[in-house]
Amino acid sequence: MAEPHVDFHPTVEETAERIAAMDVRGAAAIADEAALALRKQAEASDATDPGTFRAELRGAARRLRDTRPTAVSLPNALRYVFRGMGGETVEQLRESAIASVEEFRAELDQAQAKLGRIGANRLRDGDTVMFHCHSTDALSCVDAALDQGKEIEAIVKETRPRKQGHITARQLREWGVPVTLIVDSGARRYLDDADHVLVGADSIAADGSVINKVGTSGLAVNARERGVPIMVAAQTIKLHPDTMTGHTVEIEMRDRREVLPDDEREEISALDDDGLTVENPAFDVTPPRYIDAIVTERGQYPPESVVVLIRELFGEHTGTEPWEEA
Ligand code: RI2
Repeated sequence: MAEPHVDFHPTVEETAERIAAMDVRGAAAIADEAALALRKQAEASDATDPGTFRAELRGAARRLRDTRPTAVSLPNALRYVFRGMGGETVEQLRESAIASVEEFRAELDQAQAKLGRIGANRLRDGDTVMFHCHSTDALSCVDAALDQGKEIEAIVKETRPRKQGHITARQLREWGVPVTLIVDSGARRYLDDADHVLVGADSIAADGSVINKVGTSGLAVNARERGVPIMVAAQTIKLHPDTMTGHTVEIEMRDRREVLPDDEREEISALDDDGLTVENPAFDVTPPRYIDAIVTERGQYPPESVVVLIRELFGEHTGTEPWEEA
């Protein structure tokens, strides 16, 4: 039976829109913002009975979850908050939900710092690292390596279509790291100058496949052929529990105008020419055989053994979601 319509706080809608538009982006940042929006919902709810309070939280969670389908950090954050929420009165539910959000955010912060210290151990003084897109988990490894006094240089792929490599380049320059920015198609040539490829992840499947910004898989294949190790930096909230039960990870398809704006399209063909198809998948899948290590806050794993970690952390995940209608 469909749940009756429930109102949620405007912050939830605003957050959902900002995530969908990628004003907030990056798997960790999305998770953080979604948890904050749930906190706002819990704080501001004027529900007088626990059933309504719970229904509001479920509705808010569904709205947030539906924004971007690939990054599992988003539903994992929502699951975490619901797991910590309990009680028989509205006040008990509210307090526990708020506490659960705060606990989640503190863990998120600590996990990234810890992961960074582990990842930094793989980087040697004087190494050159190639980056794709922008990942705070990947950059935390460089941050920690710099703290250890190592000198690092970077080659950054611009990462079409949204050129998120620019965010990486800017951050690295702020830290004083010398950066060479290249077009995506230059990656193979520049791999000869790289000691590592370092990327983040939006989701990691039980077989060790890494779902990350489109272009990662081609880069990984080239890196393997060139003998350059590829390292994935990903907190455990990037582990995808549904893949344990045979589900695949949905790849987000974004607006074609990110690839080809309308004015440029007109240069190729008339706007009403439906013979020109433009596709814009945001992510791709890199099979485990192209990945050397997945670095998490729990340590470094060969991709094939990440299933052990998923089982340990999400073993009780049944596929029934806490935001599903009661
Ligand atoms: P952190 C990003 O996706 C990139 O694919 C990046 O590798 C991944 O999220 C992880 O980011 P998008 O949101 O959590 O830019 O490491 O589409 O910051």
